[in-house]
Amino acid sequence: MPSTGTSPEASHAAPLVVVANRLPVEYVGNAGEGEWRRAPGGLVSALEPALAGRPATWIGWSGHTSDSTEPALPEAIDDLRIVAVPLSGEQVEQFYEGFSNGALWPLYHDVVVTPAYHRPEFVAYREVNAVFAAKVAELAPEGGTVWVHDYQLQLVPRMLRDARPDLTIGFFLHIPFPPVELFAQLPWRRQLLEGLLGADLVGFQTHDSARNFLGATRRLLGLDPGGDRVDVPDQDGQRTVRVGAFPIGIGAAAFDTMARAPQIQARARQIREEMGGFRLLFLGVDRLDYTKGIDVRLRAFSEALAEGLLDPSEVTMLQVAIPSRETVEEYRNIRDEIELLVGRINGDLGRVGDPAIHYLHQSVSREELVAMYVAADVLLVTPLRDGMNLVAKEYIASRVQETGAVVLSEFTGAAEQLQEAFIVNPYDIEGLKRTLAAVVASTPEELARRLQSLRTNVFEDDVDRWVRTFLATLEGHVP
Ligand code: GDG
Repeated sequence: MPSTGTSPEASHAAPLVVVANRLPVEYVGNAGEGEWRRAPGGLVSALEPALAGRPATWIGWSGHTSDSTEPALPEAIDDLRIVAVPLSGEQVEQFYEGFSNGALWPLYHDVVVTPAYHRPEFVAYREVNAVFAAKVAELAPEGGTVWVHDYQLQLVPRMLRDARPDLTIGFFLHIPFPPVELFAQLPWRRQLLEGLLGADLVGFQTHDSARNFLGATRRLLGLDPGGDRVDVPDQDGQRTVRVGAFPIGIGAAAFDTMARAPQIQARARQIREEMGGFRLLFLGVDRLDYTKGIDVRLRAFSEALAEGLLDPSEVTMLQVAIPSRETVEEYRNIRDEIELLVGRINGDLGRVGDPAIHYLHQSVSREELVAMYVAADVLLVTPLRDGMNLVAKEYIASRVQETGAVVLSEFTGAAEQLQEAFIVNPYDIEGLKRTLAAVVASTPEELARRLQSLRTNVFEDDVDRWVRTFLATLEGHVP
């Protein structure tokens, strides 16, 4: 049963349905013998404050195919009702690994690898979107609010509106929306635009993405968008779809609290000692994805060492590459490329017991991650394109001692907000090397000034504000 909520607001707020590719759960333990738990972090933590006191349902895929042997999901986790959309192994391959990650992901990230457009995969994408939409249509209460997330589900808003015109539908895209010159490649561009325009509000991470989307509705659908809206023809004449930038934030206070905990501080000291004591520690943390520019920063760092721009007795580097999408060929290729590079750099520049780059290809616990943030003097965030980049914000929130520096690609959504970071063009290796040297040469006062300003930004525009602003705009009241 849906949670009914007990706070005073509960009676005013319409029931909320969240729709995302993944449910906020994970299966812990051996197949058949483990249990389902709430997945740590992620969207569910973000939405938690907004869901409190409001009847809410989350609809998504469990991460396990319908032919697997795991026990059934619980009906609710805490106060949140969860409903699984079953997907077969073949659907996951075609819809998720294929169309979502092989076509949309590279296309929306500036074609940094070539997208593969396969017709049967789009058919699977449409089918799976229809399954999601049908499940929402079946379960959403009359007059409720539905918030659909991300690139895997862009057809859902239109399908849902057709089935349930009583609903208020919001859509948020977590990744960039590309310029129309790139988007126009997509054989199914019209279907995707029309799919998104089924929503009442379409939200993006940045103003650039919002503009790109509105531009695409003009160029490819012949509509006449205004600054933050576009009118679309409808059965009853015309509907207005609002469009805007809603940059996602993090639970900054939670990172701050964790970073202050004595055991995290102790672990951070230990990491520093194990990595060479007094040297400045450069850190990279990313899903191992070709969009993240991991290779770029490794090259810049190693060239700067080789050329004497950085002194190996003064600096060292840790790169954590979290395993990701390993069934997709491009991801296996980028892993090979990065690991070859790390091997070469350490072969050329390392010494016994002292590699130039410490490299981990594994997931780490949230505690370990925060200890790394606390330990590192400089965070390197160099994506070729990134919707937002939460790692940059998490590092800033964890710098409770108000020291540290962020080198940040101008092609991240975060760069629109975090202007006091050291902004770089990741395609310009020479410029990146110069920036690394400039960070090392900066005075503590200069670094502290920048970091304080970054912290103000990350704490003010936190995830709570993101959720409240999006929902308030969707539901037509000012936060
Ligand atoms: C997409 C968009 C946008 C990662 N590995 C571990 C771990 N993480 C956590 C990080 C961070 C999150 O995962 C990664 O978020 P990013 O924003 O850096 O990147 P994407 O996964 O590409 O996310 C992106 C985001 O959606 C939100 O809208 O910002 O642009 O691409 O929170 O901390 N956490 C732990 N262990 C790991 O090994 N504990």
